[in-house]
Amino acid sequence: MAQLSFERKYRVQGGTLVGGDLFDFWVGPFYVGFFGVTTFFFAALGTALIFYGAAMEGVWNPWLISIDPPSLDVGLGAAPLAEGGIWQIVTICAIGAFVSWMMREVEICRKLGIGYHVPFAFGVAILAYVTLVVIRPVLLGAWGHGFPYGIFSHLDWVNNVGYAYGNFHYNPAHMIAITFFFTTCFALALHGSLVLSAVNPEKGEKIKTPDHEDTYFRDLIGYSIGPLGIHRLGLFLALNAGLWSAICIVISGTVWFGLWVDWWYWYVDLPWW
Ligand code: BCL
Ligand code: BCL
Ligand code: BPH
Repeated sequence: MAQLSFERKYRVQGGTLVGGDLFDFWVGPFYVGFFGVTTFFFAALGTALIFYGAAMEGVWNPWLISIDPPSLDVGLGAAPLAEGGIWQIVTICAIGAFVSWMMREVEICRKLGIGYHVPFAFGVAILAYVTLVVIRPVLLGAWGHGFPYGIFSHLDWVNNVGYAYGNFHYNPAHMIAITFFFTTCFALALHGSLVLSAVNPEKGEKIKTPDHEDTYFRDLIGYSIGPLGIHRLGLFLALNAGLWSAICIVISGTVWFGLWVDWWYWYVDLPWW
């Protein structure tokens, strides 16, 4: 198969950032590398600690397992294991695992000689997570402001933090983030459907070229962004969705303390109404 011979050609040693040739090998289809080892270490330890915490509480219902951050009066100190210490170590493991995963992506990019766009994009997702569990808690002065690691409990956190600022929908950065999420979905729906329409012809017909795709949108709305441009636009929209999410939560409680609806008084107070 063509793809397999391509892989054989490019699966050669070199391009690693750390560890030289030591972990420069594959296990089945997976590249390992130094960062593959550290990902596995942090992911296994973090997951084991979540189960340890579940066992300590005696909660085995998957929806209800929750690893909670320390109470607010612990501030930015270290908490005993049973009172938020597990959350603190799991947070370290999670950041270790996510950053290791990103660095493993970087090494794969280097081996292939391609750009670092994917690890960069993942970096924005990591930034959103770190904003929630490190940056904002540090700015507010307590780890207790991080979100709990539980399927249902983290939903309660979102709800409670949302209502702490009244109607969170009035947060302007939240509005921008939501708009980017919706627009990302809109762009992917158009892009995915357009590509399939060109490469899935009727039986016996030839696959259509990007010219057909461009002309489709020129006929429809007078403009086509083009085969390269759509990927730039998609990346731009998705990264902005993550970025404005991080902004909307980090400003809540740090630069804006009251109800988000009150922020809009600058608009009501404009002199010309
Ligand atoms: Mg959340 C929902 C994980 C941060 C608000 N959230 C979900 C669920 C999943 C999850 C349990 C589906 C997500 C999804 O498809 O994403 N959330 C999750 C994780 C983080 C996180 C892992 C994190 O930062 C490390 N969530 C947050 C922050 C809020 C938040 C605090 C803003 C982003 N989340 C919400 C709301 C909802 C969720 C609101 C929901 O309605 C939904 C839900 O149903 O909750 C019950 C897209 C990603 C993919 C499709 C890739 C695959 C991801 C898989 C499904 C993740 C599995 C996580 C696993 C159960 C966690 C344990 C890890 C193990 C210990 C290794
Ligand atoms: Mg809101 C946040 C949409 C109503 C309170 N809200 C968000 C944003 C997003 C959004 C813009 C979450 C995305 C995000 O941060 O991703 N909200 C949204 C929408 C509505 C809405 C569309 C709606 O009503 C239609 N929100 C409300 C109501 C409030 C409210 C009004 C509650 C009453 N909203 C809040 C609060 C918050 C949000 C509070 C936030 O904190 C959150 C936000 O902006 O957070 C930054 C970013 C992605 C991540 C954090 C995930 C990171 C993933 C990591 C790096 C990797 C995980 C790997 C995993 C563990 C691996 C699993 C194992 C594998 C599967 C094997
Ligand atoms: O490999 C990937 O994708 C296939 C990377 C990834 C990415 C990438 C990758 O390259 C990119 C570009 C993005 N995500 C981008 C984005 C969006 C835009 C910036 C943004 C909206 C987003 N990702 C969101 C999310 C969410 C949401 C919204 O909640 C989730 C759940 C994910 N992304 C998930 C993922 C993974 C599938 C993958 C990825 N995004 C990263 C895989 C990884 O890091 O693996 C190493 C770690 C482990 C195998 C497990 C670690 C376990 C921990 C130590 C313990 C668990 C702690 C955790 C805090 C508990 C949370 C419990 C919840 C119930 C709350």
